[in-house]
Amino acid sequence: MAISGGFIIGAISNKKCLVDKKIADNVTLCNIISITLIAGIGIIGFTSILMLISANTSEVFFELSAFESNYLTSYTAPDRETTLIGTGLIDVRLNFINEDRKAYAQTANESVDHTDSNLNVPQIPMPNVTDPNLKVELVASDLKYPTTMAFVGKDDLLVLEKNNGTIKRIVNGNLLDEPILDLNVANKIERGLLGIDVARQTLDNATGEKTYVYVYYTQAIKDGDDMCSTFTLCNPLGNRIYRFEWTGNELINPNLILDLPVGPGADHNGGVIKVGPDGNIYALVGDGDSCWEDKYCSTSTYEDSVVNAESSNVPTGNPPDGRGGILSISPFGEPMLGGENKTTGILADHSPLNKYFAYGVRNGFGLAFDPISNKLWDSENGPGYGDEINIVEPGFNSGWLRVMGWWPVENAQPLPPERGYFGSKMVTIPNNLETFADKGRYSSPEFAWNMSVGVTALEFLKNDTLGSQYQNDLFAADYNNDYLYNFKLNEDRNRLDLDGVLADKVANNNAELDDLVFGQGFGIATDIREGPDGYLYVLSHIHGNLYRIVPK
Ligand SMILES: [Ca+2]
Ligand SMILES: [Ca+2]
Ligand SMILES: [Ca+2]
Repeated sequence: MAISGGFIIGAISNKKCLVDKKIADNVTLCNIISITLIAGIGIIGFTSILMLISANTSEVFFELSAFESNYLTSYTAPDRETTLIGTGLIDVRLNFINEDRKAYAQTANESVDHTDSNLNVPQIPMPNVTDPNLKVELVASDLKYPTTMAFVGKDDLLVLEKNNGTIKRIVNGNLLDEPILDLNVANKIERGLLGIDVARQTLDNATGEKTYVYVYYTQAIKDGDDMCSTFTLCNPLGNRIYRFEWTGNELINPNLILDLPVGPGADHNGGVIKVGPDGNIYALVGDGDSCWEDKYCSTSTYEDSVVNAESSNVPTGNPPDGRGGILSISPFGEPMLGGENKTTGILADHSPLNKYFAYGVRNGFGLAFDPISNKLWDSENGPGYGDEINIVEPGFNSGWLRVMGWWPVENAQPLPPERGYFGSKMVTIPNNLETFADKGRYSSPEFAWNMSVGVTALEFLKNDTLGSQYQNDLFAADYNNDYLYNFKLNEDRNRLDLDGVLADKVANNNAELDDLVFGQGFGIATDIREGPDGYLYVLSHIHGNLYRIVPK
């Protein structure tokens, strides 16, 4: 199976087999549909995709010539949908890729020179925004599968490249050739250099305030050292957060402040980190889904799975190992003391449970603090249905793997024809949740996509630079539609301001998203950040571009 171009664009697993064994009643045949899409992006674009489909215990391999092939129609039977991860970062759903995405996918290119008309490759169209008073500018290009970014100064930002482990710097729109830092990363599927945030903090009174940079990555001895030979023997050293000092030119004095297990599967690593208004570091960590490869699905038992854990709402499961939630730690890696008498962690006094700010999280790529309320919001990715946006209160239980979105996780057939449509089976108070001695509290999402869109980044826009109508709004992005979304909040800042077909907090279909669409065609925005100039910066994972949304 040809995988050229060197970049694994993606794979997904569907762990429903495991879930079904545990949860569904009277399920004697565990139907597995597990699809892995691995696409390599070569110099002239996408070059190959591997799809592994095993259904009803049979396995079928499809090898496709990437997006050049008409796989959308060839391989997506109208009565059965497939699930895949498109970027190695995000759960997406092939069948919901719309016509525009198809066109875009065919023109995606690793490093298009926009100025050279002699290049015999299609040009990447510029993204667009719906507001006629705004426009999109190209700030920088030639990034290699960037994931996230953070500003260290005005017109000065650091960008992470997922697979190389390189931290690049863009100053006044110029991408510097040499990386600021080149880390050794495991980079298969959703592993890699994943999250960054920056804060001015005083961590030592003797030395005063400094600029600190927090980085989340899958550390390895060398780039691409991803091998996991058994469930307990994995070459990647861990999903780790380091705190660096920024000197103005260099990242120095790395301090390991969080060390999480990795593997055996390579997806659901989360990776987004944000420094909160309280100065603590918040990290969304996926559940470590071990069923992404067929060999793990078929040879392991549910009991061996990393998702068989209390943190994934299996009260009889394994103790939490740091995955499947949002962790909060001090700049020194200590737990936040938000529990009883502020002397324990929020959920417990022992590690790593004392570092959980939230749990019951399958995976996600969005964390953002409301600049008005200081509350944390997240986005989470469902297994084909039930992508979410949530308010994350301390001790928040998002419900996975009992509920995703508003829908139960119980189907014996993981990808039924009506996938995404659970009709009246909406769950407001799920059963069998882990509560950690009543310290954890479930709450329903503030918004859910019935059919997964592969939601990615979240960001609040603090300034009115784009117009007062956008000030303090929440912005999000997705994979499937390549949309940017604009959500308004209510006055009390405790829910989204949704009406009409969205008053039910559910996008039942893509048409219901129309009023939320703020832009499109950014090439899979994996990060959105408000710059020091008050404009919205959008990082394109596939285009390798950094865009900025500004007034006309
Ligand atoms: Ca490297
Ligand atoms: Ca949830
Ligand atoms: Ca609706």
